[in-house]
Amino acid sequence: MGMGMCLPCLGGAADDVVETPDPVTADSFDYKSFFSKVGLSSKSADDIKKAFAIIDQDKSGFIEEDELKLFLQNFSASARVLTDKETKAFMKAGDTDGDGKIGADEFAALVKS
Ligand SMILES: [Ca+2]
Repeated sequence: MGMGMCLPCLGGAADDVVETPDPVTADSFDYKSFFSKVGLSSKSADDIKKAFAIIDQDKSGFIEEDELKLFLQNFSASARVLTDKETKAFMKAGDTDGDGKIGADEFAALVKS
């Protein structure tokens, strides 16, 4: 691949999320603790851009809601999809200009928040 960025290599935080299928914790995804757990929040701006490019699967330059839903699977193939509630909360937190998708700058700001 030569991208110099391997999201599944970042750590097992996604697996932690997967291993709690308990309905009580279904809406437990917390992007802040996740970014810090996988170490993304301490990565360079360049690495965060590379991570963004991986999550932006259709290369539209934005993370749309369907890509956000599958967000955890970029880190672990066996990770669960985010619930609608989690996806909407995540989108709301990242989409500062309100266009319904997360751009690279918005993503970087979210990771560093
Ligand atoms: Ca996209």
